[in-house]
Amino acid sequence: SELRKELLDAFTNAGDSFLSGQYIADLIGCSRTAVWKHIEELRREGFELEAVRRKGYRIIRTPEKLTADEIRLGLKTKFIGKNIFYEESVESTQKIAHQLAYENVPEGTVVIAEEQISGRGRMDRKWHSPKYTGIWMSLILRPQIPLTKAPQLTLLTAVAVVQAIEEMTGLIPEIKWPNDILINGKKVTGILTELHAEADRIHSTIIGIGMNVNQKQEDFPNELQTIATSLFIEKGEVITRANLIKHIFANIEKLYFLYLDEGFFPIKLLWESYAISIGKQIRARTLTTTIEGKALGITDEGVLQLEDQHGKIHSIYSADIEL
Ligand code: BTX
Repeated sequence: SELRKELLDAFTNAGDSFLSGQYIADLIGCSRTAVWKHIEELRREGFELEAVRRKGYRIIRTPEKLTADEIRLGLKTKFIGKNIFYEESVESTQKIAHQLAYENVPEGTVVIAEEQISGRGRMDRKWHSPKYTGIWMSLILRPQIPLTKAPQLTLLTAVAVVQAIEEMTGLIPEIKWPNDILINGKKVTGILTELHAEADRIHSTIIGIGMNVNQKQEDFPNELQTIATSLFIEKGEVITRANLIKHIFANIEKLYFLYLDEGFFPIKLLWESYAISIGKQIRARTLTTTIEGKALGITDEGVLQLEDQHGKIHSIYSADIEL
C-alpha cells in the first residue's frame, strides 16, 4: 500500500537513526496504535526492528528476497531454474506457470513468488502462502512419458525436497503418500503436479512446491496450528530460502536425469526409504470411497497398494491418507 511505501521510505532515509512513533504517526497521518500495527506487520514479513523506549524504531534487517539474481548466484544446474520468473505477490504460481507452458518457455522454467493470495492444493483446497517466509514455486518439465506416469514426478519431487531439507538442516523429513512431506508428523511441504497433455502425450507438467520455511508457530492460521510446521519451528534457525531452492533444483535435476535414463525404479527405492505409511495400517479417502488396510508399498508406476482385511489388494491412484 501507499502507507507502507511511505513508511519504508522513511526508514530508508533515517538510515541507522531511530524514528519515533509520533514522527511516523504524523508522517503517514495515523494514530500511534496504527503505527504499532504497521510495525507488527513488518515483523511478520521478516523485517527485524529494534524498538527503544523514548527513541522509537529502526530497521536492523530486511527480509531475504528470492529474486532471480539471488537464486542464480552459485546455481549449478544445467537447465532447472535457469529461467526464473520472480513476483512479489501473485494469486498462484501454478496459474502463471500454466500460461507460460502454453507459450513454450524452455523446460526447467520456474515461477517464484514471495506471496500467494490464493495458493492452491489438490482438489481446490487452499494453500496458505504468507509473504517472505516460505517457498512458493512452480516448475515446468516436459518429460517424454505417457500420461499415466505423471504421478511419478510428484514422488520424484518429494524425494528431491526431502534430500534438500536433509542437506540444509540435518532434519530428516518423512513422506506421506503421495505428496505430503512431514516433520514430527506435521506438514512442512506440499506438492501439486498438474499437466497439459495432447492425446496421450504430455506437453508440460507443472510441479508446484509449497514449503514452509521461516514461519513462526503464530504465523499459521488456527486451522493449520496442529497440522502444519516450518523448518524454522523444527530447527530453531532462520533458513536462507535461496540456498534451499538451489539444493532443491540440483536434486530434482539429478533425479530427473536418473529417471529419464533408468526409469522409475531407482526413484521408487529412494522414495520408499523416506515413506512413513508403508507397512502400516492406513485409511485412504478417495473421491468416491474410503478403504482401510495395510499399505504394502508402491508399484513400479508409483501406484499405492493397499491390502484390506479380506486380503484383497486395492490400487490407489489418488487419495488422502490417514495414518
Ligand atoms: P493438499 O491438497 O495435499 O493439501 C492442502 C491442505 O493442506 C489444506 O487443505 C490445508 O489443510 C493444508 N495446508 C494449507 N496450507 C498449508 C501450509 N502452508 N502448510 C501446511 N499445510 C497447509 C498440497 O495440497 C499441495 C500444495 C501445493 C502448493 C504449491 S505453492 C506453489 C504452487 N502454487 C499453488 O497455488 N500451489 C502450489
